[in-house]
Amino acid sequence: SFVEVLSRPPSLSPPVILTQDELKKIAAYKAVEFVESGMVLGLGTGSTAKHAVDRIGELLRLGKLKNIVGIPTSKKTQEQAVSLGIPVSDLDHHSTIDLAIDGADEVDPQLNLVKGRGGSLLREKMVEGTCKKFICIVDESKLVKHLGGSGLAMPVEVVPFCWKFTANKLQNLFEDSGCVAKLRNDSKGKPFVTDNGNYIVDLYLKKDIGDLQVASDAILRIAGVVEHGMFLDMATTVIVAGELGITIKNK
Ligand code: ABF
Repeated sequence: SFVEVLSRPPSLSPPVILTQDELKKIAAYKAVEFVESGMVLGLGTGSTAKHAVDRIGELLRLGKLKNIVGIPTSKKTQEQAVSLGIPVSDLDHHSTIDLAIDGADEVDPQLNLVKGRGGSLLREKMVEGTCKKFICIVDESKLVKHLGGSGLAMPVEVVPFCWKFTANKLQNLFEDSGCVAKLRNDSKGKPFVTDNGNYIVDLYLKKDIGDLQVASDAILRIAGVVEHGMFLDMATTVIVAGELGITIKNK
């Protein structure tokens, strides 16, 4: 497996160039090593988490894992889990989750995350906010010095009702950081609709937004905001796969 290739001493390793998707798979497979039979598992969303869910399905099929219950963080992951024969449930029936495994869009040195560019941030935050251990899996391209500093979007889920009003409030809130708030569209140019029937407003920032907790509180005080994609102090472990191997960062 990829993990074995990377675990070999450098002198023995052939010079392999791994694709970003292979790095995602390496991080995902490593995280699944922490899964034990009998666990209630938060199942993440996105192309990295998809590898983890595939692997969990495979280990169940091989009988190497037993009695797993999966709590999917999106309809898409729910479909994937069901198709792999992973028993699924929800937070109403399992309010304590042993371990969640999910990707991220950005990871800062304190293991704070930006998530939600895939659009599933609300369910992800509900599931990952209730687990004993949350392993975040990324390839090294996701590492940043400051959240929101990569020039990519900071997603905020908003109710569709008067979304422009909410988007303006968000933009004004971070005026000093040169914030531009944009409604996310789907591939057909229509507003992207989340699994919860809401819209996503993406915040593009020219400068970092300062104290993250202050920014988080301010966003959540705006009526019309459902949740934002900053996951502060939630990941207990981040597994980073890079060209030079796997790094495991613990809180
Ligand atoms: C989910 O998938 C999201 O929170 C995040 O936006 C995205 C990461 O995507 P990928 O794993 O495809 O890079 O974890």
